[in-house]
Amino acid sequence: MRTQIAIIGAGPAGLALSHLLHGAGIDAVVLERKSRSHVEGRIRAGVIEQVSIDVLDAIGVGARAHREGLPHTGVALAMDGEHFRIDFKALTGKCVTVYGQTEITKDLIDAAVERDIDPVFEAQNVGLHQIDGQAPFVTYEADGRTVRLDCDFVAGCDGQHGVCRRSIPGDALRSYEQVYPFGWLGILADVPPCNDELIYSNHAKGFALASMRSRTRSRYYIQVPIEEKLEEWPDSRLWDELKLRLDSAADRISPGTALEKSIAPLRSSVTEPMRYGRLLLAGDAAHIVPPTGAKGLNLALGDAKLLADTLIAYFQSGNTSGLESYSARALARVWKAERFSWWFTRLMHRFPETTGFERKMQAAEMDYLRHSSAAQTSFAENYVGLPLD
Ligand code: RFL
Ligand code: PHB
Repeated sequence: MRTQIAIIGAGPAGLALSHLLHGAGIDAVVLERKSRSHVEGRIRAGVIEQVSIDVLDAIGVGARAHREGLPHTGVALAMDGEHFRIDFKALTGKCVTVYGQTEITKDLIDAAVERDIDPVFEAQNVGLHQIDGQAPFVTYEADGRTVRLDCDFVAGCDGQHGVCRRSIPGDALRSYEQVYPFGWLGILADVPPCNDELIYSNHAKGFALASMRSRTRSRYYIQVPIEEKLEEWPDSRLWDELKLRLDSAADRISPGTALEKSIAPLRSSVTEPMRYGRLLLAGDAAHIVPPTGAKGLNLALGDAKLLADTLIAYFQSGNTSGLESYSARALARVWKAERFSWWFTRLMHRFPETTGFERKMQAAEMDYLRHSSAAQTSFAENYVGLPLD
């Protein structure tokens, strides 16, 4: 088999890339390790930036996000019993949309099948070959046989545990990483949200977040020690803890049965460069942000757009300069989202080793944010998303 671009991974980055290439007449094959139902069932991100909506619109799959997504023009921040609102719309003229990654993934897969893009699900043992030469190829197993897929380029969109980044020789990469000593325990339940907008709370017992998927479905998170076991958190204990940590909204929190509950570790990491020969990385395959800034999905879609534009320009002109600068252009945006996510994570969580001085710094930072419109503008500008270029 032969294609122009072999895309590894059918997450938001890989799926968006396949659509953008398809729209420009470039042939791509998407290879995904998991089943379609598994990919469509994963509960992940909830907040999408306007530039991400623009990417979905450019692909022609934005209609449901416009119809069912909830525009949020601001967010509430709370610390030590005090809370205040940051008004994105007034400060930047922009807002974000609450629309689940689960729904975006379904929209992208449905449209892919309609357009005969047909991702190959359950493609096992994907292997990358000769990515540093002129004629790379990918092998994988499907239905008990090994398939060879020749291509011009490989797009590594296979997330943080994928095979693509690992296929690059270690001495060609540099990784930067910060591991946080806690995770987020999340719960999804069919109960009305406790507030019209998200509430991020730094409480003495740890961080909590009130989010939502719709007017009838809530998503909440609390900070837990990294070694915590899910079994230690029956629903009733989790709802009690949420009421405690989200004290300003406690009487509006309606407990309900968990549709999903999981613990996600928090990590910041970037691998540079995002290109090795004919392999180009996009999304979580190259960088991870802690979820506090709600940036992971948005970065994945931003990378997909930049990579699609780069490949389209290459196939139209034969000029390799765009390919050569892809990594630097992508990383310029990635590092700013890393900075915001890291800063917001440090501001909102209780770190086990926190000294009295660092607690005072958190309180002073929050007080500054509450009273300075310059600080709020900076926050809002980053939260709603920096421009793609
Ligand atoms: P994905 O979504 O992980 O997709 C990668 C795909 O590659 C497949 N794969 C392979 N396929 C073939 N062969 C292999 N060897 C393979 N190895 C892996 C995987 O099965 C998968 O289908 O990466 P992508 O496309 O880069 O997208 C990244 C986003 O999914 C991620 O950054 C976000 O979910 C992060 N995130 C959030 N981002 C936001 O923008 N806003 C949010 O509000 C937000 N909240 C979150 C989040 C992530 C969370 N978790 C669970 C880590 C909240 C949480 C709790
Ligand atoms: C979510 O709704 O899943 C969500 C919202 C905001 C975040 C992270 C996750 O910062």
